[in-house]
Amino acid sequence: MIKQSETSIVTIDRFIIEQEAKFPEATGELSGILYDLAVAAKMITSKVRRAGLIDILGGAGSSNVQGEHQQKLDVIANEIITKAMDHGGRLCAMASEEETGIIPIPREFKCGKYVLLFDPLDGSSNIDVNVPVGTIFSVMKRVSEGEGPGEMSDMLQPGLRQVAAGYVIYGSSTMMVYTTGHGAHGFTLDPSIGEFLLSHPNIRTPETGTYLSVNDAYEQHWSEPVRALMRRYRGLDLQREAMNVRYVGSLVADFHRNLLGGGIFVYPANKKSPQGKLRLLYECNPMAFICEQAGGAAIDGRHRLLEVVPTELHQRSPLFIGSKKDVEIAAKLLSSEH
Ligand code: AHM
Ligand code: MG
Repeated sequence: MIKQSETSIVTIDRFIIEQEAKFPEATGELSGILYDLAVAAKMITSKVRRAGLIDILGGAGSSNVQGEHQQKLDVIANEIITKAMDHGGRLCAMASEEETGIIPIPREFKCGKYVLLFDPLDGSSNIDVNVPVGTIFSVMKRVSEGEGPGEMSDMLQPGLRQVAAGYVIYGSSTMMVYTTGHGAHGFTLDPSIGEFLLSHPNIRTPETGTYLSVNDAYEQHWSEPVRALMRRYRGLDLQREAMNVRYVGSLVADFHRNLLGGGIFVYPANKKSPQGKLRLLYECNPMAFICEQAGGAAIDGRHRLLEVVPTELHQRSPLFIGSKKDVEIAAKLLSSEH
């Protein structure tokens, strides 16, 4: 018998319900979190799409916890997500790239059993030049006792504990890609009806890719094994065909292209940034979960990324993520680094 979902348009809401129905023990709380995130993504889309039209471009005149310059849209996206997610009774705490500590659930709302970590607008330095930006999110179950506010221990869990993760890319169209551990699925926003429609069910990334995404302006600061790895990817040591270099400088855009087309995104440690730049909990881990679900792999240079036990909320990590065979090459060549 042909299932209804194979014969007609599938909205993200319908897909989430159908996925949930496969698990009789599901309470619907995780589904609720995903719906709310999809709504927040639509609200951020509308702001991003109007960025050149209204006076929301440029700096907000403030800095975030890492001392980075915040764009106004960062602040707006952070507020949209916080407000969309704080009252559903499903979360006990949140954390954002844009805020120093835990974002508590306001007292008037019930606390739930999940925590949400997010980067509201990644790659935001690209906004002024109309390059795609994105939102990244990670959901984990609380480990602290009771039903009160969430604690730091709920945040500092390895990526393997994620129950859902995803990203939204505000590109030539808006797409949301998420996983709950049963494949990675992509939805494209149809702006005429304001709905995310299933466009990329069960994404599989090629085993070997053609795209290499890296900022090689840091080459002078790389270790010798990282340099050797880049020579390998570029075919300079005659061990493989040269990859094509593609680097937008927006993790979501670079990762999304490589996920669909095959390749590797690399942000190694370097002498200036000994832990790399990207944040483990709300940038690397969600991408690693999605990538593995699509058949790819992700390491920090030494370990499978999802197994790393975090010690700090805004911890940074080197990142090598993408097609499985390309990541295997990184693991092999970097083993001499330590
Ligand atoms: P952000 O979270 O402050 O926007 O920084 C993260 C971004 C990523 O999207 C991107 O991959 C990386 O920074 C680019 O960094 P670099 O300019 O060092 O290559
Ligand atoms: Mg970021």
